[in-house]
Amino acid sequence: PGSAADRLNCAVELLDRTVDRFGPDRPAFRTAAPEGLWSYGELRDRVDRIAHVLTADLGVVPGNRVLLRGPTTPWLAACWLAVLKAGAVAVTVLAQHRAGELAVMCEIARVGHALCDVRAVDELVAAEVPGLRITTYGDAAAADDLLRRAGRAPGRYEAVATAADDVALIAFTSGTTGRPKGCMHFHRDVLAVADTFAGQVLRPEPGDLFASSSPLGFTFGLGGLLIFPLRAGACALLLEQAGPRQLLAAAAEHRVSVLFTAPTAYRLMLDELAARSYDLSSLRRCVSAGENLPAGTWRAWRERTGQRIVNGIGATELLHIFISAADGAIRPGTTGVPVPGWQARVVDGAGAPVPDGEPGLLAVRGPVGCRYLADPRQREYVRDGWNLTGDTYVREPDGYFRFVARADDMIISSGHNIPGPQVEEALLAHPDVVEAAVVGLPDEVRGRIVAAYVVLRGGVAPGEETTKALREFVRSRLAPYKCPRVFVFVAALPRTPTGKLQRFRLREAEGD
Ligand code: 3SK
Repeated sequence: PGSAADRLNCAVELLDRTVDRFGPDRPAFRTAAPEGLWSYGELRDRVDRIAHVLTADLGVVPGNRVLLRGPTTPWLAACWLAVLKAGAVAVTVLAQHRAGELAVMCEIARVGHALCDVRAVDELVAAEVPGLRITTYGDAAAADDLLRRAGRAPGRYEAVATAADDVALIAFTSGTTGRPKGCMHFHRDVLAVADTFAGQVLRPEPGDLFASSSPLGFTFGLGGLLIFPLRAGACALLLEQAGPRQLLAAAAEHRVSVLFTAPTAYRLMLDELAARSYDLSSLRRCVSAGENLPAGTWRAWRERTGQRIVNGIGATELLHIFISAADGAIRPGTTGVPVPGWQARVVDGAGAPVPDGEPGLLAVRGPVGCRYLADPRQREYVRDGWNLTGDTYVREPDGYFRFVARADDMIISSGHNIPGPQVEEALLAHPDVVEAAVVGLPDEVRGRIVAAYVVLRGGVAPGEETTKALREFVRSRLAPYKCPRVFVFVAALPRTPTGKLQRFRLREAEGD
């Protein structure tokens, strides 16, 4: 209970309010298939029917945690909205998560129900979660398929009047290392990210078409494919396969205007654009997050497409992007400035601000805060009301924030502090390098030595010659002590399912 003013159901705000504002006929979702167009009216109808099945058939009550698993489709998006309308909590995972990982996440979040695309159910069954009730969707032949049941349900659903501070979703950190952490986000948090980063920096328009390589199960994609377009009355193109080529082809074919992806994908798309031409004239906003965006990638994309990438840093803990810049405010090579509504500063280990120009830990606070579910690591992430993201940053005298490294990616070698990502950026500027990861390996003399793992462009031979050329290239750009002593040429780099580099796996492979 509480006053009407405290009541807020973000699914109602995102969907029903948008139908009220723009009418039911505007497109909400598209898929790559020609028949895959959902209007806002159709989306609301399907969401309401699923919400009926959840409450009337499956016995879901407000506060229950419902796992959502499947490729990025309009049905997955509809399930997310239905769970929230029913006052339950959406627990988002990725289609790539394996049984062992799913079991841990279900245990942490105390998941009782799951809505799962039938194509992704085997792994969930294999997780053997005690008491979990799994309902599948997408199997037209199955009598108990969620969508069949929804087809028989009544058309309109009265959403549960949740409180603004009720938990709406639990998102797991992609866990570059350690046990995953479930981050709880309130109904008001969902609207806060829509009204801060999207509303004030991105400024989407109702005519926009969003696309992303990031899936709905990751909060970067959840924002770019569901929260932001729906809040603006815009449309999202939901792609099950969203590699760089598919993204380019879809952007050209469907006339995507807002693109959400990561720096590596921008580089791979640039490669593809060098080989083939795509009509990208519909693009007006390209967002990058998830990792540092080197100035070289920003410039190359600008040169090739005319677009200025909107860089940003976000975190699952804080739901979405909190430092960014758009248009003329962009300074390539920096992340940007705090998004309106957010504050950021750079602090030392004791939490005291460090002078501008000096590296330290990034601390932020704003409308969304980290709330780990039953995890003592909460005390490390939030100190004195500031969220410590685990990134080393410099605040420039003009107030722009420049990424240095993840705190654990700083290499200390012979007394020098060497930010691994800075060496990666130098390597990535070489035309033969597609991907690079730089880590410190143990060394008796120097403490650590700098080692570079490099994916070469097709046709470039690894070996002495290439190593020598890369070494000279890095030395021409960085102080010689930063130059890798070890080069390892690999076919691919280890990444999390959300695409983040797992440098710790390279260190582990070397026995560190
Ligand atoms: O983890 C990230 O890097 C991220 C970036 C933007 C928005 C959301 C997230 C989780």
